[in-house]
Amino acid sequence: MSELRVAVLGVGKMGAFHVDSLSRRVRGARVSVVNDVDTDRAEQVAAPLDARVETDPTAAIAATDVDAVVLASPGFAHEKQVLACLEANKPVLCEKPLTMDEASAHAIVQAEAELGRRLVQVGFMRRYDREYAALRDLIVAGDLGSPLMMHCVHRNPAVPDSFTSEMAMADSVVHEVDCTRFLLGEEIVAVTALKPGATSSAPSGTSDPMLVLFETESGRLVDVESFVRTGVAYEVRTEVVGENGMATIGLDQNLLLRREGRWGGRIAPDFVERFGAAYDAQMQAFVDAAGTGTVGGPSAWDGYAAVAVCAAGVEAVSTGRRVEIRLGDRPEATR
Ligand code: ISE
Repeated sequence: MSELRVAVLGVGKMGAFHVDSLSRRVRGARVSVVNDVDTDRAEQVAAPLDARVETDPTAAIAATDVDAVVLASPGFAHEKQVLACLEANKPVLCEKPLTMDEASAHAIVQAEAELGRRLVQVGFMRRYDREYAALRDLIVAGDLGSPLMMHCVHRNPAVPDSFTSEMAMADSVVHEVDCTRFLLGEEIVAVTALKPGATSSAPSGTSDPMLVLFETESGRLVDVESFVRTGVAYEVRTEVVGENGMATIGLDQNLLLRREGRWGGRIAPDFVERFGAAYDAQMQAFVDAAGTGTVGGPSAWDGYAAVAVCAAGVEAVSTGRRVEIRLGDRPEATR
């Protein structure tokens, strides 16, 4: 089959990584069109690839030299752009969030269900990480017995001052929302956010760290330490506590070096390094499926559920209350 021609919309840090992935590491695809609000940045990315720049995102999606679309544009642009992909019948890999609110995310679920074919994949790359996949296999095989609880750690070394506690929920903890649903195979029904004293590097009024608690449909509890200004490195850990055992991933046990009377290893500095292989595997899976006119992986429903839980989480952060989640109807076609 000929190469899949991909339009990449948004070439900031994540989009540029995806362009590189498509051009150098993923088989069967090439970037044909680049779009970004910053046209100079788009030109710089497109030039070495022999790709063209399209300044109008909708035109980029509809273009005849585009078979599939990758959205790394800002979250507020996703609703219109994903709907344009559905309209054009083109597979799309959309970075989280699927959209900015529950109603528009649910509308995408319904629009795709009416088409009768999956075209939307949401960029929850952890599902393609080897450790997460192994943990899920272990749970599905029943090796831990029934999972009872999960403990998660999500730490970033630093974020800009503009990164509020609400953003930590919607932009960072969103990954634990998806991991919880992916690993435990059920929906989250309530969320609570507890705020200990903040680190001195957090701007006044920002709660960092936070302890977030999810309750699932069957009554399992998942706690998440969200700490985005540790000043240390990028750390993402997950421990599942089951009836017959416990399993932990994310221990960064790579090279252990002993030198000058000390021993230790290295921790990835950021998410692109920690999850680089997962991003590439996600892209390869997208390209392979898009070549056959569909997609797999995290679905529009998964994207919608994450938007709904994060909206409740943002409310829990700002009110200090436990907030329940009631998901909208799930079309049969999405099950
Ligand atoms: C970023 O957008 C990500 O997706 C990272 O995985 C997360 O750790 C980080 O906090 C987010 O800002």
